[in-house]
Amino acid sequence: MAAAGAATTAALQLDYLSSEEIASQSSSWWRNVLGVVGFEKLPAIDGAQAPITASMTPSLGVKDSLCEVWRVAGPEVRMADGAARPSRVHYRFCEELLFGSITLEERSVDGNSGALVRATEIAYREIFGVLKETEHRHLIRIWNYLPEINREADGDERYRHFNSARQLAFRDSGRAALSTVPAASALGSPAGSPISIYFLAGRQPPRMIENPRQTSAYHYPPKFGRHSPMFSRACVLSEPKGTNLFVSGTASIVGHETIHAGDVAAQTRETMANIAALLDEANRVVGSARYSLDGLKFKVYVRQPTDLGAIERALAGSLRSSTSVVYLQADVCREDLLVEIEATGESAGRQAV
Ligand code: 3EB
Repeated sequence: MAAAGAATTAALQLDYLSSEEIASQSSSWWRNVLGVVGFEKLPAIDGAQAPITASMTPSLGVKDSLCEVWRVAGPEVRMADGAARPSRVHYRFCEELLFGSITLEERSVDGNSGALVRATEIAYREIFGVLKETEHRHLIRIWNYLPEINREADGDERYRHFNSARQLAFRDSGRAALSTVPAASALGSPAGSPISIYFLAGRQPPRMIENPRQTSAYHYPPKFGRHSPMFSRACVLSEPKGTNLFVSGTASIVGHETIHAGDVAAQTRETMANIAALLDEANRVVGSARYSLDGLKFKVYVRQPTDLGAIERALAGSLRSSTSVVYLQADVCREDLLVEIEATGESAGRQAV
Protein backbone atom coordinates (compact mmCIF):
# COMPACT_ATOMS: atom_id res chain seq x y z
CA MET A 1 0.00 0.00 0.00
CA ALA A 2 1.37 3.32 -1.09
CA ALA A 3 0.69 5.31 2.08
CA ALA A 4 1.10 2.55 4.62
CA GLY A 5 1.34 3.80 8.16
CA ALA A 6 -0.26 7.19 7.52
CA ALA A 7 -2.77 8.35 10.09
CA THR A 8 -6.41 7.61 9.35
CA THR A 9 -7.88 10.83 10.64
CA ALA A 10 -8.09 13.15 7.65
CA ALA A 11 -10.75 15.82 7.57
CA LEU A 12 -10.85 17.66 4.28
CA GLN A 13 -10.89 21.45 4.34
CA LEU A 14 -11.41 24.00 1.58
CA ASP A 15 -10.14 27.58 1.75
CA TYR A 16 -10.02 30.43 -0.75
CA LEU A 17 -6.79 32.40 -0.24
CA SER A 18 -4.79 34.86 -2.31
CA SER A 19 -1.40 33.68 -3.56
CA GLU A 20 0.14 36.31 -1.22
CA GLU A 21 -1.62 34.73 1.77
CA ILE A 22 -0.45 31.29 0.59
CA ALA A 23 3.14 32.54 0.23
CA SER A 24 3.15 33.65 3.88
CA GLN A 25 2.16 30.24 5.26
CA SER A 26 4.53 28.15 7.38
CA SER A 27 6.02 24.84 6.32
CA SER A 28 3.82 23.08 8.88
CA TRP A 29 0.76 24.52 7.08
CA TRP A 30 2.12 23.18 3.78
CA ARG A 31 2.48 19.71 5.24
CA ASN A 32 -1.31 19.41 5.26
CA VAL A 33 -1.95 20.78 1.77
CA LEU A 34 -3.24 18.32 -0.84
CA GLY A 35 -3.43 20.75 -3.74
CA VAL A 36 -3.80 24.39 -4.85
CA VAL A 37 -5.90 25.64 -7.77
CA GLY A 38 -5.47 29.09 -9.28
CA PHE A 39 -8.17 30.53 -11.50
CA GLU A 40 -7.10 32.80 -14.36
CA LYS A 41 -3.54 31.48 -14.57
CA LEU A 42 -1.09 29.23 -12.77
CA PRO A 43 -0.37 30.95 -9.42
CA ALA A 44 3.24 31.94 -8.79
CA ILE A 45 3.89 30.04 -5.57
CA ASP A 46 7.47 29.25 -4.58
CA GLY A 47 8.49 26.20 -2.64
CA ALA A 48 5.15 24.49 -3.01
CA GLN A 49 5.01 20.99 -1.61
CA ALA A 50 1.73 20.16 -3.34
CA PRO A 51 0.36 20.04 -6.89
CA ILE A 52 -0.43 23.53 -8.22
CA THR A 53 -2.83 23.93 -11.14
CA ALA A 54 -5.27 26.45 -12.65
CA SER A 55 -8.74 26.24 -14.16
CA MET A 56 -7.92 29.07 -16.62
CA THR A 57 -11.26 30.75 -15.79
CA PRO A 58 -10.78 34.42 -14.76
CA SER A 59 -12.21 35.50 -11.42
CA LEU A 60 -14.72 38.35 -11.46
CA GLY A 61 -14.14 39.40 -7.89
CA VAL A 62 -11.71 41.74 -6.23
CA LYS A 63 -8.74 39.45 -5.72
CA ASP A 64 -7.33 38.37 -9.06
CA SER A 65 -4.79 36.09 -7.39
CA LEU A 66 -7.40 34.03 -5.52
CA CYS A 67 -6.71 30.29 -5.15
CA GLU A 68 -8.66 27.28 -3.99
CA VAL A 69 -6.73 25.32 -1.35
CA TRP A 70 -7.55 21.73 -0.39
CA ARG A 71 -6.09 20.66 2.94
CA VAL A 72 -6.50 17.85 5.44
CA ALA A 73 -6.68 18.64 9.14
CA GLY A 74 -4.45 17.27 11.84
CA PRO A 75 -0.71 17.59 12.50
CA GLU A 76 -0.44 13.80 12.41
CA VAL A 77 -1.38 13.57 8.72
CA ARG A 78 1.39 12.10 6.62
CA MET A 79 1.54 12.92 2.94
CA ALA A 80 3.13 11.27 -0.04
CA ASP A 81 3.76 12.74 -3.46
CA GLY A 82 3.09 11.03 -6.71
CA ALA A 83 5.99 9.83 -8.77
CA ALA A 84 5.85 6.06 -8.46
CA ARG A 85 5.62 5.75 -12.23
CA PRO A 86 5.82 8.26 -15.05
CA SER A 87 2.54 10.13 -15.23
CA ARG A 88 1.32 13.46 -16.44
CA VAL A 89 -0.88 13.62 -13.36
CA HIS A 90 0.52 15.65 -10.46
CA TYR A 91 -0.82 14.26 -7.22
CA ARG A 92 -0.47 14.19 -3.47
CA PHE A 93 -2.22 11.96 -1.01
CA CYS A 94 -2.71 10.91 2.57
CA GLU A 95 -4.22 7.66 3.76
CA GLU A 96 -7.83 8.33 2.71
CA LEU A 97 -7.65 11.13 0.16
CA LEU A 98 -5.79 12.03 -3.02
CA PHE A 99 -5.72 15.31 -4.95
CA GLY A 100 -4.51 15.27 -8.56
CA SER A 101 -4.34 17.51 -11.59
CA ILE A 102 -3.49 17.18 -15.26
CA THR A 103 -3.21 19.78 -18.00
CA LEU A 104 -2.95 18.90 -21.66
CA GLU A 105 -2.49 21.03 -24.73
CA GLU A 106 -4.70 20.03 -27.63
CA ARG A 107 -2.52 19.53 -30.63
CA SER A 108 -4.99 20.33 -33.34
CA VAL A 109 -3.82 21.59 -36.69
CA ASP A 110 -7.22 22.20 -38.26
CA GLY A 111 -9.67 22.77 -35.40
CA ASN A 112 -11.30 19.34 -35.73
CA SER A 113 -12.45 17.30 -32.75
CA GLY A 114 -9.81 14.54 -32.86
CA ALA A 115 -7.30 16.34 -30.63
CA LEU A 116 -9.91 17.02 -27.92
CA VAL A 117 -11.10 13.41 -27.97
CA ARG A 118 -7.55 12.06 -27.76
CA ALA A 119 -6.57 14.47 -24.97
CA THR A 120 -9.69 13.56 -22.96
CA GLU A 121 -8.97 9.84 -23.35
CA ILE A 122 -5.34 10.32 -22.29
CA ALA A 123 -6.29 12.48 -19.29
CA TYR A 124 -8.84 10.02 -17.93
CA ARG A 125 -6.66 6.99 -18.64
CA GLU A 126 -3.78 8.59 -16.73
CA ILE A 127 -6.06 9.59 -13.85
CA PHE A 128 -7.49 6.07 -13.52
CA GLY A 129 -3.94 4.69 -13.70
CA VAL A 130 -2.87 6.79 -10.71
CA LEU A 131 -5.95 5.80 -8.70
CA LYS A 132 -5.18 2.13 -9.31
CA GLU A 133 -1.54 2.60 -8.34
CA THR A 134 -2.18 4.45 -5.07
CA GLU A 135 -5.33 2.48 -4.21
CA HIS A 136 -7.46 5.60 -3.92
CA ARG A 137 -9.80 3.88 -6.33
CA HIS A 138 -12.88 6.02 -5.90
CA LEU A 139 -13.18 9.25 -7.84
CA ILE A 140 -15.12 11.61 -5.57
CA ARG A 141 -15.14 14.99 -7.31
CA ILE A 142 -13.71 16.11 -10.66
CA TRP A 143 -13.46 19.52 -12.33
CA ASN A 144 -13.13 19.65 -16.14
CA TYR A 145 -12.14 22.87 -17.95
CA LEU A 146 -12.09 22.76 -21.75
CA PRO A 147 -11.21 25.62 -24.08
CA GLU A 148 -14.13 26.78 -26.27
CA ILE A 149 -16.58 24.25 -24.85
CA ASN A 150 -19.52 25.41 -27.01
CA ARG A 151 -17.68 25.62 -30.35
CA GLU A 152 -18.80 23.31 -33.15
CA ALA A 153 -16.25 20.83 -34.45
CA ASP A 154 -17.05 18.11 -36.98
CA GLY A 155 -20.78 18.84 -36.76
CA ASP A 156 -21.06 18.58 -32.99
CA GLU A 157 -20.38 20.76 -29.95
CA ARG A 158 -16.97 20.21 -28.38
CA TYR A 159 -18.64 19.46 -25.00
CA ARG A 160 -20.42 16.53 -26.65
CA HIS A 161 -17.18 15.18 -28.12
CA PHE A 162 -15.74 15.44 -24.61
CA ASN A 163 -18.71 13.48 -23.24
CA SER A 164 -18.15 10.67 -25.74
CA ALA A 165 -14.46 10.39 -24.89
CA ARG A 166 -15.13 10.59 -21.13
CA GLN A 167 -17.77 7.87 -21.28
CA LEU A 168 -15.45 5.63 -23.30
CA ALA A 169 -12.67 6.13 -20.73
CA PHE A 170 -15.03 5.20 -17.87
CA ARG A 171 -16.08 2.06 -19.75
CA ASP A 172 -12.51 1.07 -20.58
CA SER A 173 -11.55 1.23 -16.92
CA GLY A 174 -14.57 -0.81 -15.86
CA ARG A 175 -16.14 2.23 -14.19
CA ALA A 176 -19.30 2.47 -16.24
CA ALA A 177 -21.39 1.20 -13.33
CA LEU A 178 -23.60 4.18 -12.68
CA SER A 179 -23.45 3.88 -8.92
CA THR A 180 -19.83 5.03 -9.00
CA VAL A 181 -19.71 8.21 -11.09
CA PRO A 182 -18.17 11.24 -9.36
CA ALA A 183 -19.64 14.66 -8.69
CA ALA A 184 -18.31 16.96 -11.43
CA SER A 185 -18.17 20.31 -13.12
CA ALA A 186 -17.47 20.91 -16.82
CA LEU A 187 -16.87 24.50 -17.94
CA GLY A 188 -15.41 26.36 -20.88
CA SER A 189 -12.17 28.33 -20.75
CA PRO A 190 -10.90 30.85 -23.32
CA ALA A 191 -9.53 29.71 -26.70
CA GLY A 192 -5.88 28.74 -26.45
CA SER A 193 -6.11 27.49 -22.85
CA PRO A 194 -4.92 23.98 -22.10
CA ILE A 195 -7.44 21.36 -21.06
CA SER A 196 -7.27 21.45 -17.26
CA ILE A 197 -8.69 18.70 -15.06
CA TYR A 198 -8.31 18.28 -11.31
CA PHE A 199 -9.91 15.85 -8.89
CA LEU A 200 -10.26 14.36 -5.43
CA ALA A 201 -10.28 10.59 -4.94
CA GLY A 202 -10.59 8.38 -1.90
CA ARG A 203 -9.88 4.96 -0.57
CA GLN A 204 -13.53 4.63 0.45
CA PRO A 205 -16.42 5.25 -1.94
CA PRO A 206 -18.58 8.36 -1.47
CA ARG A 207 -22.36 8.10 -1.42
CA MET A 208 -23.87 9.39 -4.66
CA ILE A 209 -26.81 11.79 -4.51
CA GLU A 210 -29.24 12.60 -7.31
CA ASN A 211 -31.69 15.48 -7.55
CA PRO A 212 -35.43 14.58 -7.53
CA ARG A 213 -36.06 17.74 -9.64
CA GLN A 214 -33.65 16.66 -12.39
CA THR A 215 -33.07 13.73 -14.70
CA SER A 216 -29.78 12.10 -13.76
CA ALA A 217 -27.20 13.41 -16.24
CA TYR A 218 -26.15 9.84 -17.12
CA HIS A 219 -29.78 9.32 -18.25
CA TYR A 220 -30.08 12.45 -20.40
CA PRO A 221 -31.89 11.69 -23.68
CA PRO A 222 -29.76 11.46 -26.86
CA LYS A 223 -30.74 14.96 -28.02
CA PHE A 224 -28.16 16.24 -25.51
CA GLY A 225 -25.44 14.12 -27.09
CA ARG A 226 -24.82 10.56 -28.19
CA HIS A 227 -23.00 9.72 -24.97
CA SER A 228 -24.38 10.99 -21.68
CA PRO A 229 -22.25 12.97 -19.25
CA MET A 230 -20.77 10.73 -16.54
CA PHE A 231 -21.41 12.51 -13.25
CA SER A 232 -23.64 12.44 -10.20
CA ARG A 233 -25.47 15.56 -8.98
CA ALA A 234 -23.67 15.45 -5.62
CA CYS A 235 -21.93 13.07 -3.27
CA VAL A 236 -21.22 12.76 0.43
CA LEU A 237 -17.90 11.50 1.73
CA SER A 238 -17.84 10.11 5.25
CA GLU A 239 -14.52 10.36 7.03
CA PRO A 240 -13.53 9.44 10.57
CA LYS A 241 -13.64 13.12 11.57
CA GLY A 242 -16.82 14.14 9.76
CA THR A 243 -18.40 14.34 6.35
CA ASN A 244 -17.93 16.39 3.21
CA LEU A 245 -20.57 17.28 0.66
CA PHE A 246 -19.66 17.92 -2.97
CA VAL A 247 -22.36 19.56 -5.09
CA SER A 248 -21.67 19.25 -8.83
CA GLY A 249 -21.99 22.15 -11.22
CA THR A 250 -25.72 22.93 -11.08
CA ALA A 251 -27.75 24.97 -13.53
CA SER A 252 -31.28 26.03 -14.46
CA ILE A 253 -32.34 22.58 -15.63
CA VAL A 254 -35.59 20.92 -14.52
CA GLY A 255 -36.05 17.36 -15.72
CA HIS A 256 -33.57 17.51 -18.56
CA GLU A 257 -34.63 20.83 -20.11
CA THR A 258 -33.07 24.25 -19.68
CA ILE A 259 -35.64 26.65 -18.26
CA HIS A 260 -35.68 30.49 -18.12
CA ALA A 261 -33.60 30.86 -21.31
CA GLY A 262 -32.45 34.48 -21.56
CA ASP A 263 -33.35 35.38 -17.95
CA VAL A 264 -30.20 35.18 -15.81
CA ALA A 265 -31.93 36.16 -12.54
CA ALA A 266 -34.55 33.42 -12.94
CA GLN A 267 -31.82 30.93 -13.91
CA THR A 268 -29.92 31.80 -10.74
CA ARG A 269 -33.02 31.29 -8.55
CA GLU A 270 -33.81 27.96 -10.26
CA THR A 271 -30.21 26.82 -9.77
CA MET A 272 -30.44 27.60 -6.05
CA ALA A 273 -33.73 25.66 -5.86
CA ASN A 274 -31.85 22.70 -7.38
CA ILE A 275 -29.03 23.03 -4.84
CA ALA A 276 -31.56 23.30 -1.99
CA ALA A 277 -33.19 20.06 -3.22
CA LEU A 278 -29.75 18.38 -3.24
CA LEU A 279 -29.15 19.55 0.34
CA ASP A 280 -32.44 17.96 1.43
CA GLU A 281 -31.33 14.72 -0.23
CA ALA A 282 -27.87 14.93 1.37
CA ASN A 283 -29.35 15.53 4.83
CA ARG A 284 -31.69 12.59 4.31
CA VAL A 285 -28.75 10.36 3.31
CA VAL A 286 -26.55 11.36 6.28
CA GLY A 287 -29.56 11.14 8.59
CA SER A 288 -29.37 14.62 10.10
CA ALA A 289 -29.87 18.25 9.09
CA ARG A 290 -26.12 18.71 8.74
CA TYR A 291 -26.02 20.90 5.68
CA SER A 292 -27.61 24.29 5.11
CA LEU A 293 -27.18 26.68 2.18
CA ASP A 294 -25.28 29.28 4.23
CA GLY A 295 -22.77 26.70 5.46
CA LEU A 296 -21.59 25.83 1.94
CA LYS A 297 -18.77 27.41 -0.05
CA PHE A 298 -19.91 28.38 -3.53
CA LYS A 299 -18.26 28.87 -6.91
CA VAL A 300 -20.45 30.69 -9.42
CA TYR A 301 -19.58 30.47 -13.13
CA VAL A 302 -20.86 33.48 -15.07
CA ARG A 303 -21.04 33.29 -18.88
CA GLN A 304 -21.33 37.03 -19.48
CA PRO A 305 -19.46 39.31 -17.04
CA THR A 306 -22.20 41.95 -17.50
CA ASP A 307 -24.63 39.55 -15.75
CA LEU A 308 -22.60 39.59 -12.49
CA GLY A 309 -24.75 42.23 -10.76
CA ALA A 310 -28.03 40.46 -11.59
CA ILE A 311 -26.65 37.14 -10.34
CA GLU A 312 -25.38 38.70 -7.08
CA ARG A 313 -28.79 40.31 -6.48
CA ALA A 314 -30.58 37.01 -7.14
CA LEU A 315 -28.26 35.14 -4.75
CA ALA A 316 -28.86 37.75 -2.03
CA GLY A 317 -32.38 36.31 -1.88
CA SER A 318 -31.16 32.94 -0.65
CA LEU A 319 -27.70 33.49 0.91
CA ARG A 320 -26.44 35.62 3.79
CA SER A 321 -23.86 38.22 2.77
CA SER A 322 -21.25 36.38 4.89
CA THR A 323 -21.52 33.22 2.76
CA SER A 324 -18.36 32.26 0.87
CA VAL A 325 -18.94 32.89 -2.87
CA VAL A 326 -16.30 33.06 -5.63
CA TYR A 327 -17.35 34.37 -9.05
CA LEU A 328 -15.56 33.15 -12.17
CA GLN A 329 -16.07 33.85 -15.87
CA ALA A 330 -16.64 30.63 -17.80
CA ASP A 331 -18.74 29.27 -20.62
CA VAL A 332 -21.44 26.87 -19.45
CA CYS A 333 -21.87 23.61 -21.33
CA ARG A 334 -25.24 24.44 -22.91
CA GLU A 335 -25.42 27.58 -25.03
CA ASP A 336 -28.66 28.70 -23.31
CA LEU A 337 -27.28 28.42 -19.76
CA LEU A 338 -26.00 31.76 -18.42
CA VAL A 339 -24.92 30.63 -14.95
CA GLU A 340 -23.75 27.47 -13.19
CA ILE A 341 -23.10 27.05 -9.46
CA GLU A 342 -21.13 24.42 -7.55
CA ALA A 343 -20.68 24.08 -3.79
CA THR A 344 -18.74 22.25 -1.10
CA GLY A 345 -19.87 21.51 2.44
CA GLU A 346 -17.31 20.64 5.09
CA SER A 347 -17.31 18.50 8.18
CA ALA A 348 -19.58 19.64 10.95
CA GLY A 349 -16.76 19.29 13.45
CA ARG A 350 -14.16 21.26 11.54
CA GLN A 351 -11.05 21.92 13.60
CA ALA A 352 -8.39 24.54 13.06
CA VAL A 353 -5.02 23.20 11.98
C1 3EB B 1 -26.02 19.95 -16.37
O1 3EB B 1 -26.66 19.86 -15.32
C2 3EB B 1 -25.15 21.19 -16.51
O2 3EB B 1 -20.40 17.24 -17.86
O3 3EB B 1 -19.33 16.95 -15.98
C3 3EB B 1 -22.84 20.27 -14.79
C4 3EB B 1 -21.93 19.52 -14.03
C5 3EB B 1 -22.88 20.11 -16.15
C6 3EB B 1 -21.06 18.63 -14.64
C7 3EB B 1 -20.22 17.49 -16.66
C8 3EB B 1 -22.01 19.20 -16.76
C9 3EB B 1 -21.10 18.47 -16.02
O4 3EB B 1 -26.08 19.15 -17.29
C10 3EB B 1 -23.81 20.91 -17.01
